[in-house]
Amino acid sequence: MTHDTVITGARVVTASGTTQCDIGITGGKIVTLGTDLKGAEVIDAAGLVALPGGIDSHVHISQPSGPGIEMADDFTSGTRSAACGGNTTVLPFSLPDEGQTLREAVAAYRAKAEGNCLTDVSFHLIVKQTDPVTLGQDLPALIQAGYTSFKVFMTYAGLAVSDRQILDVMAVAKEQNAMVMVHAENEDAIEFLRDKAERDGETGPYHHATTRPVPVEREATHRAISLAEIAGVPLTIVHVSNGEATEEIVRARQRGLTVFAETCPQYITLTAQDLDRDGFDGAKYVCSPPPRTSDEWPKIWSGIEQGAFDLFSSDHCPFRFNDPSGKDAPGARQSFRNIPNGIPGVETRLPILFSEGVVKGRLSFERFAAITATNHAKLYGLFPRKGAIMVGADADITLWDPGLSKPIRQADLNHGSDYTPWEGFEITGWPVRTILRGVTVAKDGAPVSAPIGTHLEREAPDVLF
Ligand code: DUC
Ligand code: ZN
Ligand code: ZN
Repeated sequence: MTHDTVITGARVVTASGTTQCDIGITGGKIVTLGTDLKGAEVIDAAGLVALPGGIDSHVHISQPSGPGIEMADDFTSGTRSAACGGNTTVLPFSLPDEGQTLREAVAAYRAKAEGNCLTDVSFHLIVKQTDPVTLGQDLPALIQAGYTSFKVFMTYAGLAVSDRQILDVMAVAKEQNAMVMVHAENEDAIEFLRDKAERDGETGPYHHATTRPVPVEREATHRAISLAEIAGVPLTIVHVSNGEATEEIVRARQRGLTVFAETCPQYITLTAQDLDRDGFDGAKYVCSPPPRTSDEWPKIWSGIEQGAFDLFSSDHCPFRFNDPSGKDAPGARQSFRNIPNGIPGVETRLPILFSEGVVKGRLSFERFAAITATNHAKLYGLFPRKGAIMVGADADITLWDPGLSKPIRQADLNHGSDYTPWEGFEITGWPVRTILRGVTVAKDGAPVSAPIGTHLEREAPDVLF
């Protein structure tokens, strides 16, 4: 049999093992794993590592972020950046605008993405209203249509929902077999600390971090887990930043609860001191939860290595720095309260974990595959179509040069932001070719194909993995 494409010579890694073989691709699917395969196109990958295409299940693209504020990435630049960083699928959020229903929001995001994506895309919902139509009609219908995960917030005026609302939402997830994702920070505690900081004149970017300390996140993590226990549903805690919140997750599992957890590059590489950089530069690092002290890094690493964390995502939430519609928003220099919240990172997530984890010997290749692709596919209903190099799966494969060393540079990145929080950060191991359903979409850090990405309907979460 002659394949459309054969990848030869690579070390092929999946979450469950590593082998040396050829990968035969036809019709966008992996159809053969073997030796001496024939293909119309042959990709010589000698010396490279073939990993499942990255799945970044936590990104924000084209999301409304307040009057006059604009996210730095639309679907063209956001998925271009993702593909150049070794990803083949991203899962952004669908946030309803004021007065918009969940269904209207999803339709609007689908329209923005359609025809513009260099990766495949599927949307998580954000649930901020719990009226009877939302919970009784829209949410169940959307889950049945393949939007099988949604996020609720315990912080942010206008987004935060009460404990009762979280329980009501969880009841729908239980009935419909969907995954609830929680942003766990205690809004009242933050508001208390923020008001005090402003009264005391502590208004610079650094005080974004001091007003969202570890107990704010630890308490909310504990509460979210307790609510999921009461409702009887599995739960995913997103963007966990510190050891105490991680302990809550580990303890919950020891009690037999089904709790999944996600962490991100910022929590193993950045600190609150970055928010204290000269002038207004600290604003470049404002995200929530905030980066902590470097004492927390080894605790997060233990969680990554030992399995407390199932998912390693970017929480890509990009704003431009030198821009009044970005970090330099009106009032942002007067108070951290007005600084748009989030950092770019979809293109640097995988190289940072590869370099800091695999190359430095903290992480096996297999575990890297699990927490950057396979587990995302399982948790969010895309497995086995996505997240694995195996016969029958989509041919979503990233080729890595494990010895290529160069620093992260804004000038080399493809996102819409005008900075990277990791400027100058030394990386060994870069993705050199990203293949989506058999088509090379990015090579050596640059896009090389038309926007062939499609929308993915998802199955129910596989909560038993
Ligand atoms: N939460 C996110 O998940 N992303 C950006 C900002 C936030 O608070
Ligand atoms: Zn969040
Ligand atoms: Zn996020």
